[in-house]
Amino acid sequence: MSTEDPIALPPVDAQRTCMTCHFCIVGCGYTVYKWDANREGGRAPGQNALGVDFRSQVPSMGVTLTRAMTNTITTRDGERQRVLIVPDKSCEVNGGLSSTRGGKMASYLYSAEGLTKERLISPQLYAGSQWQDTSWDRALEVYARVLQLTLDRDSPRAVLFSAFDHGGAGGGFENTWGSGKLMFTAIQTPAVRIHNRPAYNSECHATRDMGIGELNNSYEDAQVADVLWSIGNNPYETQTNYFLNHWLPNLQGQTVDKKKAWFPGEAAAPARVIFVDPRRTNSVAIAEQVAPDRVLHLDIAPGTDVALFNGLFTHVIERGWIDQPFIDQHTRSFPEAAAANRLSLEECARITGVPVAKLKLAAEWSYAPKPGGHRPRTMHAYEKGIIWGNDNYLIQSALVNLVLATHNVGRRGTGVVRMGGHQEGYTRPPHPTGEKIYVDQEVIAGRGRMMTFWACNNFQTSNNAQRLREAVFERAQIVRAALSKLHGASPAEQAQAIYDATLRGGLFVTSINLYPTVLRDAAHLLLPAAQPGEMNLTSMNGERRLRLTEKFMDPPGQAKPDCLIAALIARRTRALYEQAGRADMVQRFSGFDWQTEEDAFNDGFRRAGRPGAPPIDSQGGSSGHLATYALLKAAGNNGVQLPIREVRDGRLVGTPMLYTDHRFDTADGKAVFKPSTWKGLSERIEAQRTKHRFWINNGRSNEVWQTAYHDQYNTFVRGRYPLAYIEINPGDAKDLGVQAGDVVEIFNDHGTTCAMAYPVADMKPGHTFMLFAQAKGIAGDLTSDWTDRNVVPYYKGAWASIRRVGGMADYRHITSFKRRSFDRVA
Ligand SMILES: Nc1nc2c(c(=O)[nH]1)N[C@H]1C(S)=C(S)[C@@H](COP(=O)(O)OP(=O)(O)OC[C@H]3O[C@@H](n4cnc5c(=O)[nH]c(N)nc54)[C@H](O)[C@@H]3O)O[C@H]1N2
Ligand SMILES: Nc1nc2c(c(=O)[nH]1)N[C@H]1C(S)=C(S)[C@@H](COP(=O)(O)OP(=O)(O)OC[C@H]3O[C@@H](n4cnc5c(=O)[nH]c(N)nc54)[C@H](O)[C@@H]3O)O[C@H]1N2
Ligand code: SF4
Ligand SMILES: [Mo]
Repeated sequence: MSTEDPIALPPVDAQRTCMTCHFCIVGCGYTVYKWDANREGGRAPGQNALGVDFRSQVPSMGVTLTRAMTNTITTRDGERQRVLIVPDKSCEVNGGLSSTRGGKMASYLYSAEGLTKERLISPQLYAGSQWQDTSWDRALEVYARVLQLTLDRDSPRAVLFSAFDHGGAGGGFENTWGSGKLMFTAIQTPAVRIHNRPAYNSECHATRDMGIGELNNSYEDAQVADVLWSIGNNPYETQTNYFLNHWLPNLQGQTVDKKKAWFPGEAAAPARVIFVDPRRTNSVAIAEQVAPDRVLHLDIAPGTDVALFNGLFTHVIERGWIDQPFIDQHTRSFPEAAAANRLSLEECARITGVPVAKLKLAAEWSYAPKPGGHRPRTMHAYEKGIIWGNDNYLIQSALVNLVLATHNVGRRGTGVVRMGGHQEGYTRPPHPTGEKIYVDQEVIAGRGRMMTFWACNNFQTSNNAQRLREAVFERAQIVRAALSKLHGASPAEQAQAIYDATLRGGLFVTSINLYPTVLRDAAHLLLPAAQPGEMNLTSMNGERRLRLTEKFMDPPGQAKPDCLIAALIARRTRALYEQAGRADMVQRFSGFDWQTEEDAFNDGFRRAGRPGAPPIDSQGGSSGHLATYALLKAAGNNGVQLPIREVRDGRLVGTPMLYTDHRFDTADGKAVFKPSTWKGLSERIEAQRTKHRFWINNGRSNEVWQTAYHDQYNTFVRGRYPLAYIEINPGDAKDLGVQAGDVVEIFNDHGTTCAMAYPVADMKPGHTFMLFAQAKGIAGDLTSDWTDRNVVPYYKGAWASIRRVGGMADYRHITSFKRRSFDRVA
């Protein structure tokens, strides 16, 4: 099909299913149409499933339909079917908007000749110095036997995992449960890390310790807030349709009537927005374009958020803009925090680099009583700039102190919330010991015998990533060499050779993934997984909205849903223990008789609920059992917001906002203030900072999803970013003799990486911004092994030197170095 061909329309009777976008946290609703490729719908509204009149020019924004939203797939019987995946106008989340990521979902369906042709379609084993396609039986036999040898001769701690814990692609309640039951109930290993950080811990220890779960409001609250804070977060590029469909309308004054209706008698005006980010992001630029006089950008010095919030906390106390009755009745430890965190605005300005006048204005907008005396409704949203910031625990403490003092939680139009990354989908049995083991360092120190990377790619995404890769390569090679010496060996012999190689320092590496990825260079076993649409999968978005994404096609080849892969591993291991007469181990590996994803969902989410999540109401208790696949199917793209309260008239009834009753998630229901004195940067970070000239800030770009696991095969994305780019101040570039499109080497004491230079006028001297997690140019190579008290890394805290490598004529030809952002409003 050429790009000029018209897009085939779905006939009226095309199969129609719901799909929650499998990429970011927002979870936009889409509709999937599927029909026989030999047929086509007509242009009259009664002749196509979209119900749109295509006989004349469709009004602008009348329908969102691009070629990237179409594909042709082949069923297992060889039938060709067309698929169209379009945003759903009736979904409250996106209201019919798509994004450059979600709008490409159809392009990323499997087709043997298409851009997804690299998908793993059968298990593969590295033996005889090459990759060999193998059967599930054979692959599982090797895996289960190495597992059995390890468990029998060592402790479960020798079985290492890095595993997804979220919703959306590479996640889902079915799959977190399946993998969790395998790791924690059957194997019982504590040596598990989460896909995006090097231990089994939370991104939000402090706020939870203070009694506040991190997803406590609804997207609608952003429509009715007086002031929106975006802290260490770039929502236009990373939570796109939440920003476009809920924040911007408020900023543009389109929701004033809604505010009047919701809060009668209170002053209602278009929102103001405050960004806390050392960098002028595209989100800042767009907000300034839309409402120049209602935007503040607090461009703090990197890593100084604690000082910022402590300064503001001190200021609101001094000004009396706090809610003393709320503090007295519903919180603890306010005086201790007020004393420990005391910081004058002058001192705050000196540390953060933000002038006192700007700090005062931010406080006045956000916390001074509104005309008429009502307390402003200020929502504080944050993401990776502070989660992966300079001391996760301290920053969240400092922020939530300010929020609690001003009572900006549990009231509509407020909330202190994560903006989020992927969707959520966590349900697992409890971790066996509760230890936070720094798993990467275990690998580096030569410990552990097996490592399974499950729906993640830490070669591109961990901190101190180069060191991790080096250790894995070195240890995996010992196992590869042992396997190569065998000829015609049985799975039992192979497993024994692998185990013996681990006694000599080897590590047996498995990757369970959609694609080979760079992990293939080190792994021994690749197991092919299914993505959303190829299985039934439930996920929850950033406002706790649970939806079912229905299966509409088979996974390619032998690929399987992750929960069923977990079940196969458990069942195979159980059979080995039956043969060995080990009743105790047979028991541990039991309970995996699921035939479908729904079985895993019923065994997991419906029994265990969402552990660690706030209880259904102040009385406690979980209501996950109410969520059946049938009811979720009926709930469609609007789903239900957890926790579920009841089923009324055959419909699930959920909870838009938490803590409206002022009972927080602590034993006595009181929220807790936390002293969090500003301490500066840790010595380890400071040492790099004084040695190297450039701050290597890093994160996301609108067009690229994560490690680019699909995008790297898409010429639209690869053409734009053939390797990770690094934005750099034009003066600095000149100084280094670097031009747009040059390749630069970036190095510090932790590693060396490369990137494509992209001079950007907004970048401050000495600051850079690098696209994270790319196969070519890995920002994480420069991130130290420093973590906070809970083993949460400081991914954003790298300082390095930059050197020009050379010009790449190719890049200059194919790549645009135009400004990605609006100019400053004068
Ligand atoms: N320097 C730096 N490092 C960072 C960050 C940062 O800001 N800066 N951010 C961190 C954060 S927040 C994140 S989330 C991580 C991301 O780190 P990762 O989780 O390692 O990255 P992803 O690309 O999301 O990995 C998903 C992998 O699973 C595969 N996959 C997709 N769907 C499925 C599925 O259904 N089943 C299976 N089995 N596999 C699937 C994909 O091919 C891909 O290889 O990076 C972290 N690292
Ligand atoms: N397009 C796209 N969207 C995505 C993703 C993607 O890969 N691509 N990934 C998803 C995932 S998993 C996640 S976790 C989210 C992440 O979403 P975000 O957190 O919004 O994205 P990031 O780009 O990682 O970082 C946000 C900002 O932190 C700033 N920052 C750096 N250091 C500091 C600091 O010391 N203080 C403060 N206040 N800010 C700082 C950076 O300048 C950056 O603009 O995005 C999700 N959405
Ligand atoms: S904003 Fe996020 S959830 Fe919505 S379409 Fe884009 S990537 Fe998907
Ligand atoms: Mo993330």
